[in-house]
Amino acid sequence: SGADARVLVIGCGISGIGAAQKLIRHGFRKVRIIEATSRSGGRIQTGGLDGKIVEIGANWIHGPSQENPVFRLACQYQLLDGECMSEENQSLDIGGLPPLFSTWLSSSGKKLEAEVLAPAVEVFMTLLKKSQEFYHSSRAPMSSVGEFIKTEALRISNKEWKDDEAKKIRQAMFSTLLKLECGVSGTHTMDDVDLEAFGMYKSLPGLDCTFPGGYEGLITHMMNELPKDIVLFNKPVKCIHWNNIHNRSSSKQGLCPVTVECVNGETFEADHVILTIPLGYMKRNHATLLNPSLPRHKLHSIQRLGFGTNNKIFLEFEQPFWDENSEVIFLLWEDEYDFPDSVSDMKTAWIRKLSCFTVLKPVERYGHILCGWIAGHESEYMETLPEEEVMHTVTRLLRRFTGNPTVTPKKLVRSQWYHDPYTCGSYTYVSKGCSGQDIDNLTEPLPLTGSKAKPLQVLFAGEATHKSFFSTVHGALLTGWREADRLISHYSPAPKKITAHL
Ligand code: 6YU
Repeated sequence: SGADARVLVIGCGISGIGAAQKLIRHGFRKVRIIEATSRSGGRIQTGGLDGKIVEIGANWIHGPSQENPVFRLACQYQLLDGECMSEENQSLDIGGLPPLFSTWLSSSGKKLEAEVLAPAVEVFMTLLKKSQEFYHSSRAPMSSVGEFIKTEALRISNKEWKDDEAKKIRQAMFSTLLKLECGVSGTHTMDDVDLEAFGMYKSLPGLDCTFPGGYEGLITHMMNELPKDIVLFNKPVKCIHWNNIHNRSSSKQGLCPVTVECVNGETFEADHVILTIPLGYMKRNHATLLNPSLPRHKLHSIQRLGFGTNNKIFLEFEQPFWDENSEVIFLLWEDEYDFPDSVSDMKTAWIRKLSCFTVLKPVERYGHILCGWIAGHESEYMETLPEEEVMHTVTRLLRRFTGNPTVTPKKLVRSQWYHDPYTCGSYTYVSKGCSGQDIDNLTEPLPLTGSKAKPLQVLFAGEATHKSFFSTVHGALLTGWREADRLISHYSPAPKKITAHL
């Protein structure tokens, strides 16, 4: 029965915790979580900057409304401000697009005028929305979101705008907005994001909100509901031996279809394993992670799906140099009107990939903190630099763009997700040539249907296995619940409907 089934959940991020929680609620008594690091939460990680809370990983509840399970849990645990829980906030639907109006600073130290900005932002947002529509309607005219947006943006700007300085500025704005989208999608370039699959991602209604006490508070509350000592920390898993290969010679043959082997040599036996480790880790370690190795189509999908890097650089200031009501400060390089694909020289120009800074609000809670966003290979390179060098480069950047040589950040904290050995990047995107089928392949349990071996030995959960909410916390949580449900119904199948034959 389910009560006696030994279930090992690998990874103590929100998907793993969610799976364990649901199984235990349904009477499974032999559930354990194995986690490589010394902490739970995975890509939900709250850090500090001078005593203030900053999110190293996930930032917002995307689409905080009733359909979002993370929102529901956060409300239940009373972790949100009243304003986010208001009916009005829940019903606002901006389709996941970034805020329209913000401050724009240029590389010659000028603040751009609203009349110059507004038309370019509008064209870009329209094209972004159009990119999402190909999933539902017609065949996409090009293969990637990047190609589509660049081609259309140039066509529209050449047709509708006079050949003047403002046009060049607007075209350079498209470059900045594309860099921002690289961060949103978690990719190096939008040229690698599949146009036809782009609309597969679904945004929920509700104006994105944050956790005043930190995202990790959600994890703490969920962990408190699990039995003590359910998690085995500091135990990186090296190999999952399934189909009993590892145990063929053991006396308990047939009793334990799966043996999980940790890097330290310890082994754990199980009837079922729920694997929640990030796609980035799977890409690097697939060859050794499963024995027998993964079926070909699963392996191909792991290799083909995208998993890129998005990092944050938090900066604290004594005094703000920005307007009090600014929410986002965009940076525009005046020479980037021709959509340069990537920076020419990584060492000197990596900082060009930093698209914008968001202002942490409210001031009473955070003081004066900016969060800089940087994605792609430049972001991965940034991770390798000493903190002083990042500080020096960002300070120079800000002085140039504000035209104020005295701007000096006090402190800096950054994320380094690409070099995190158990994540290897930030989150999943559907790369060029991929489709929902790749996510289905990734999700399919082992052994594959049709096999005579014991069913449901290895199940797959985690952010990357959700077809419409990949790259999010709510997507991850739903996949943990989904795999728990798979086991629950395996052990207590719903009674078959009796149909009367007349
Ligand atoms: C969200 C947000 N957000 C910013 C940044 C990042 C992410 N996300 P986990 O990794 O948590 O757990 C796996 C565990 O496994 C972990 O503990 C490992 O240590 C362990 N493990 C690994 N190997 C192991 C081994 N060998 N043995 C044992 N254990 C092992 N999501 O909702 N709002 O604001 C952001 C953001 C910088 C890095 C985010 C956000 C993503 C979430 O953080 C992430 O999906 C979940 O936490 C993953 O949980 P999990 O359990 O699956 O894995 C149109 C269109 C485009 C599509 N995209 C648009 C959406 C925008 C997404 N935006 C994200 C933005 C930010 C800013």
